Amino acid sequence: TKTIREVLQEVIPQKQAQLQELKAKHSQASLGDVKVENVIGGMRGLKAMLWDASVLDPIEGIRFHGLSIPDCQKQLTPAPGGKEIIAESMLWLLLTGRVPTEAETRQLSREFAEKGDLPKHVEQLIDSLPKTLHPMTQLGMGVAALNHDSQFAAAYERGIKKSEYWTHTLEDCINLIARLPALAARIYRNVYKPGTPIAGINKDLDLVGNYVNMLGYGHNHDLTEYLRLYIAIHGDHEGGNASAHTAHLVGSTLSDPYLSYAAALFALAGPLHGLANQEVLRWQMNMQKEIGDKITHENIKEFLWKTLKSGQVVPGYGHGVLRNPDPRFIALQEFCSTRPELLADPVIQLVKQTYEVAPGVLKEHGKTKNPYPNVDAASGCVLYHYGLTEFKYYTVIFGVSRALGALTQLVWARALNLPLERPKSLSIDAIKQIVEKQ
Ligand code: CMX
Repeated sequence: TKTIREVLQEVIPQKQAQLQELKAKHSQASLGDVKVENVIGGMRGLKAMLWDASVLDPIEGIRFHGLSIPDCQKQLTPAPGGKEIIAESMLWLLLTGRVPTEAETRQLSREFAEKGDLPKHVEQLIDSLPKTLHPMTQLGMGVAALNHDSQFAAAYERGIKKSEYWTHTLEDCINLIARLPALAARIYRNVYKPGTPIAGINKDLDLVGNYVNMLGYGHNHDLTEYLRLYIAIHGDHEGGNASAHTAHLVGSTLSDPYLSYAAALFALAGPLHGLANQEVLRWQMNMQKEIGDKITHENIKEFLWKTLKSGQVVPGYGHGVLRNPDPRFIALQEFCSTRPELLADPVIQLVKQTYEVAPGVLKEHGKTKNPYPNVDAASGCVLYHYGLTEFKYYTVIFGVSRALGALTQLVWARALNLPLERPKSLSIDAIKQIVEKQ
């Protein structure tokens, strides 16, 4: 059994050599033109970023180091007594490109459990915040405050060689991932269950097992399994999405992993990105209120049109890259399909019936390039069923998960010595001058 550090010591020189070769032989090769539409269209489609852990195909969806979600479900170790992918095995895959053994996965679970307690000053900070402050704001603040103990920042101040950056970055990333469950759970308990004690960390449990325990739902095996799957498959979605890209950009200034990930969380907190999973539930509940018990395709269609005609987006539908139903949405639907109690739940049924109607309506509406559901369309309704009904909290769970991808790639950005990110911007006049000469 190797430690994750030993495996990285092996794979990093191989990747460094690969990158050197690419640089030496193909630096001047083109990956495509930069069109005006890319520059004014949110850089959609522009191939302008290195990100090794996952690649998103518009039709097939995400692959993590070449493995699809069903591949991961077959190959990655679950928790003892469970079936779903756990965060530790996904992290191993994202960070090293290798499928870990069961022993390697368990070793990482133990390390996370040993490092999972929050420093006192962060507990006090979170406890001092108003309960009305959005849970995502609290999460970002807590993560930023954890930089008090950043090994990278301390080592940089001492003066270290560039070749050592990644080792200190890795220690920060592991410490941060270990502490996220206690931080996220403390926010939940303070806001929604004030005055009740929080469970301690169990050294024999996986990261998400402990998270669910601290949230206060450890008795619910099905919810624990659902959150294991949820957190594994939300972990990475290539590099261009707003949260991953933010972590990468901020990290490129050599800000430490805590500050880089805090910034990423504030990108995740936007309604066009991670906040959509909160928005989906709110929207579906409004739909249910408005159409009552008479849930028919016709009534759902009418509600969809009302949303669109009022100029709002249908939350949980559309995507910057995907052009098919999101395989993460499918995986979460499949989790439901094997559990009759979930299938019978009216909110889950409403999500399913919306999926039967919404693509047709969105196609007719004719604006979105992708009329199909993304992961956020399905992720909240199962939490709601299991009693985690506080949907303003849902994006925090996404925030616990996205750390897996964003932080592992910070380690790689330092290992590959990727430079400060600094694209060239142009004014409208400058663009006009360039295109008018062509
Ligand atoms: N409902 C209504 N209109 C939509 C839409 C939707 N679900 N998705 C896209 N559109 C509209 C856009 O607002 C845009 O309209 P304008 O031309 O008036 O500006 C037009 O269709 C073209 O957009 P697009 O190129 O298809 O989509 P983008 O790449 O610009 O945006 C996304 C992608 C996800 C922001 C968008 O589809 C959206 O707003 N969806 C709803 C929010 C959501 O579910 N976000 C979560 C995404 C996943 C995640 O990050 O967690």
